[in-house]
Amino acid sequence: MKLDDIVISQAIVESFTKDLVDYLEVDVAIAGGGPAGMTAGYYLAKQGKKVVIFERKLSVGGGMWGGGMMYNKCVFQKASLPILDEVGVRYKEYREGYFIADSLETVSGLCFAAIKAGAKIFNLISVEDVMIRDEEKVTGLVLNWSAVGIAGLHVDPLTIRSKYVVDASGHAAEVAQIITRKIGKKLFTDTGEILEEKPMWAEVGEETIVKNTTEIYLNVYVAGMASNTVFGGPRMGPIFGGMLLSGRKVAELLLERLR
Ligand code: 48H
Repeated sequence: MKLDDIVISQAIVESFTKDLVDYLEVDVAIAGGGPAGMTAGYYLAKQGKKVVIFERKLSVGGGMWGGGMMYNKCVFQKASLPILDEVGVRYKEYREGYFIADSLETVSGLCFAAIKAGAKIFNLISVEDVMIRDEEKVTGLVLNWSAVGIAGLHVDPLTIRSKYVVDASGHAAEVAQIITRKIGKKLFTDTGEILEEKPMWAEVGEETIVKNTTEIYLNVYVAGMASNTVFGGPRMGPIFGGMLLSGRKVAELLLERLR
């Protein structure tokens, strides 16, 4: 059989467009495809929810690829091991209570598991705004190609509707930032504002990241590092169990809401 270049192009354009149209209305839209966002996507999709992840960069995985200071290993604590087991990522016990996994295996394992469970991931797309409707509820996300932002082009975005939004954008907590910038000091924190991440303290940071995984505004939840940014918890360095536990927790909270 001869290969027709145009059919190759048609296959890509038509199937991508179909996917995008299919995901214009979802149960949960997740901003950020790092470890927390992918774990959340996995658990939501596994329960049959329609979930989409938008990742700004070419690759998902966020801060996980580089392990600690580019030594591409990730540390996990015991509580997070069932998640690694579930997605088939291998690890070894380094010392009692400290487990070590290959960063590349962890990112690719989480990504493959989320997609196979039914989560849809769009890379190269940035969340640049939220949609607000009745009673100031967030009802969706505003999207644009990351390349548009990088090039500084004046191109208007597209929107998707979602019952719930998860801010899994990492340290920057970008959805929370958009909300405070555009709607005012209305986050569910003590001041209504982002309380900002505190200095490194692995033990406390890993604990608070799960505690701080919660609803931060009407229909908007926060997961992963963004949780400690919003609620003023410490950073924790290259230990990643809390990110997975936070991703799983936000999925559980949303499954409850979607019931
Ligand atoms: C689309 C976006 C947008 C946007 C950002 O940074 P991440 O890895 O975040 P988490 O919370 O899953 O994991 C945090 C972890 O990697 C980390 O940084 C740790 C443990 N730090 C500790 C320390 O002490 O430093 O992933 C977030 C993803 C990234 O891939 C971004 O590109 C993406 O979200 N993203 N995608 N639209 N507006 N903003």
